[in-house]
Amino acid sequence: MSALSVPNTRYLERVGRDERVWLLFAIVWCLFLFVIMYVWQFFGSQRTPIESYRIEPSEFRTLTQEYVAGHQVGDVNGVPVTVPTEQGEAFLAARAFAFEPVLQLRRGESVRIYLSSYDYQHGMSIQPLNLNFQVLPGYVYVVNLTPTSTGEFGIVCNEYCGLGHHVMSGRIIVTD
Ligand SMILES: [Cu+2]
Repeated sequence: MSALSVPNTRYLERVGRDERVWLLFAIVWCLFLFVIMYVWQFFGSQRTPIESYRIEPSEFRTLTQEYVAGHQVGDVNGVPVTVPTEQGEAFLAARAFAFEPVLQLRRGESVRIYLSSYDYQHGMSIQPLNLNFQVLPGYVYVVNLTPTSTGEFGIVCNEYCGLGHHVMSGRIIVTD
C-alpha cells in the first residue's frame, strides 16, 4: 500500500468557466492599473514627486536649520513657523517624532518643498487632502505644491517609525 497517492480532487480538473471569467477579469484589471499608473503621472492632477537627490541626513539638517534661521516668522508650540524663500523654496524635515518647521504658504503661490528625514523612514500625509509622500533619510524629494485653498492642514506620519509614531505630526498653514 502506498502512503502517498494522488488526491482525487477537483483541483486536478480543468478550471471551470466561471473561474476563467474571474481570472480574465483580474488580469485585465491588473493591466489597467499598470497602464493608468503611467498615464496618471503625465495627465493626472496629483503627481508623485519624480525629482529627487541624494543627500547626507546631517547635511539636510544643516540646510533646514539655515532655512529656518533665515525665514522664521513665528512659532507654534515651540515649533518654528517659516515662509518660503524669495525663490519659492522651503524645507520640511521629518524626524522621530515630529515634522519641522511649520510651513506658512500663500494660496496660489507655487512652492518647491525639499522633503527629507534626519533619521528613519517616515511618511508625510497631508490631511484632510490625503496627499501622501515617502520620506527617506539620504534622499531629498522635491514636492511641487500650489495651495488652492486657505486654512490649516495637518501632516501625519503614515509610515511606522517607532514608539512615538502615533504622536508624530506637523502643520501647513495657507493664507491669502
Ligand atoms: Cu511614523
